[in-house]
Amino acid sequence: MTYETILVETTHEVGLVTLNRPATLNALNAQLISELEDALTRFDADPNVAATIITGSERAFAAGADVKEMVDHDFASAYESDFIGRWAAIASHRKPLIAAVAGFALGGGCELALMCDILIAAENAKFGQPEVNLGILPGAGGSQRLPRAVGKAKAMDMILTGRFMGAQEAERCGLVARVVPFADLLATAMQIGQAIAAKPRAAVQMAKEATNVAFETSLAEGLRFERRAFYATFASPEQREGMTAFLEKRKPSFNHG
Ligand code: CO8
Repeated sequence: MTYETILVETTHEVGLVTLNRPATLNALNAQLISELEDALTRFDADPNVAATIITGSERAFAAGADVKEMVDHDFASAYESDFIGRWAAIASHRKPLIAAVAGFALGGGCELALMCDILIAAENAKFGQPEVNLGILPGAGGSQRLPRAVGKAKAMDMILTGRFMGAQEAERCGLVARVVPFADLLATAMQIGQAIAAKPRAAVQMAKEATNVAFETSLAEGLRFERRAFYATFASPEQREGMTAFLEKRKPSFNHG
């Protein structure tokens, strides 16, 4: 498939998707979401890809859903087309997703970052859910994932007033894992991707799945899920190799793909 709104490449077992609609600050239209979903699905199926980075430009990760595309919807057309429905596939991507965010990550852009597993921010990153300024509310998970990430106080502050949160505050609140200068953003995300690529694939994916269960279920059910997944890892050759290598004081040799 040829993409028009994203750039896609693979380096050292790490997939890289660059959102590329510069004239609109990477506004997320239906074509972009469809292309992104396609690229992530291909990376999921590609044994040579261990993790994927999603990034934008220095000015904008993504300034939200494309307002031009939404303006003429009425309730019936929005409901019947379920134009946000496709976004769900992005959150259910199985391999780790790293968001490398510089500039604006607003509305659907912030929600896209929140669907990723590890968020790295450049010092100029600005996160926001300004939908209220448009007479709408977050529609792709902002009102659910943001409070889980930063707590109710900060989430309400952002969602009800539309104010932006800078990178330092985002790190303090636990929204992002690391803040780096823009010049180091992609290299840092790539280092994280390569660190993940060096680990056993199944263990990484099960760890991602188990950690996400923490946000979707009760503690008791989550602990049961984790224990079952933990025991299941003992069926993998990587468990035997990882533990044996540790005891033999050598580096493990994991068989990828
Ligand atoms: N949609 C469409 N075009 C956009 C968007 C957008 N979200 N954001 C920016 N643009 C366009 C501008 O219209 C402008 O185009 P043009 O040059 O043709 O006039 C160009 O990008 C540059 O933008 P600005 O001139 O406004 O640049 P500034 O530096 O002055 O301002 C801002 C940057 C602050 C980011 C400003 O552009 C802005 O406020 N953008 C809108 C932010 C916003 O409200 N985002 C939320 C959108 S609603 C949403 O995301 C709901 C999610 C629901 C789920 C998604 C379902 C698909």
